[in-house]
Amino acid sequence: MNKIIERINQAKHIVVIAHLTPDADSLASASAVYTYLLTLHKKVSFFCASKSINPKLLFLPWSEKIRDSFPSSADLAISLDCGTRSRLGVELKCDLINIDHHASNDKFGTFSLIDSKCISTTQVLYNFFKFNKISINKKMATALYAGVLDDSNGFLSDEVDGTTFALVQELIAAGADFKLCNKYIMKYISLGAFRLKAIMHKNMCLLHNAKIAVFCVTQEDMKTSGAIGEDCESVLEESLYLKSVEVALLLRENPDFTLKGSLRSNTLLDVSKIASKFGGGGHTSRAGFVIEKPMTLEEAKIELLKLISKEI
Ligand SMILES: [Mn+2]
Repeated sequence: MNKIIERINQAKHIVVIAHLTPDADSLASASAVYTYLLTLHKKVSFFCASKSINPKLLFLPWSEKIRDSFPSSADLAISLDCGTRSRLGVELKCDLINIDHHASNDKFGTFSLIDSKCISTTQVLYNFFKFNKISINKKMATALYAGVLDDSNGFLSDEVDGTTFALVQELIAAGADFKLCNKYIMKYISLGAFRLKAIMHKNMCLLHNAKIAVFCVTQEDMKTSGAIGEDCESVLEESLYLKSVEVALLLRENPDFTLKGSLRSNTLLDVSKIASKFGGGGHTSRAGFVIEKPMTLEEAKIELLKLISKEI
């Protein structure tokens, strides 16, 4: 950890990196580090390779600073919540500090700070700040809370225990605007997402004695609803609360006709292992992957179902 602090102190221009199609944890972690670096009077940039950011996350501090071009004068980058190098969306020429909580993280980068026991990357950061006696201001506390809230699925995930709430108590004491986070992350919904829900509910298939919920979303569905890719995930997660469902699979056509896959499980089935067969990764209960080779939704669905039904 001291090496990380040392390297940060030496740097002149630092870029914080949120991963491609960033979620709350990645953006919030980058936001908290951005604030911390400003307190050190460093030149800081906020990079995310994705062109568009989910509008419900734009309440996070410094989101107006996010750019999709990587500054050439940077001498240090810090990636947050990026499980693999490809999630960065950029080839780096400078040193990299890799901060994450994915068990599948392969420690790419010059220095790595990975703790898979943490519920979110923001919790890894909280521990890092505490250990190094770095004070957590209101902006940092709000961002750190946002990551815990979203990655714990609103405190519903299995990993949540008393220590999660103790952490939340500390963050609220430090001034976290938890009401703002709760409203935007848990409740905000765009018209597009609202319309997409209806399409996904209607087209859901229940297979394998209704243990597997499958959603196939076409480009046409995305266009008709006006939704963005991330909007599919909340419906996917909701389906796990159907009594019989143990695994939920989402396959969505990307505009370039590659397929984006997402898996969720509420049993011991480790979906990150299935995702890794397609070059993806994630956590035991939530994982993702991209299928680059030409394949229809139906073909991908059959292949995935074979793999999942072997495991349950
Ligand atoms: Mn995360």
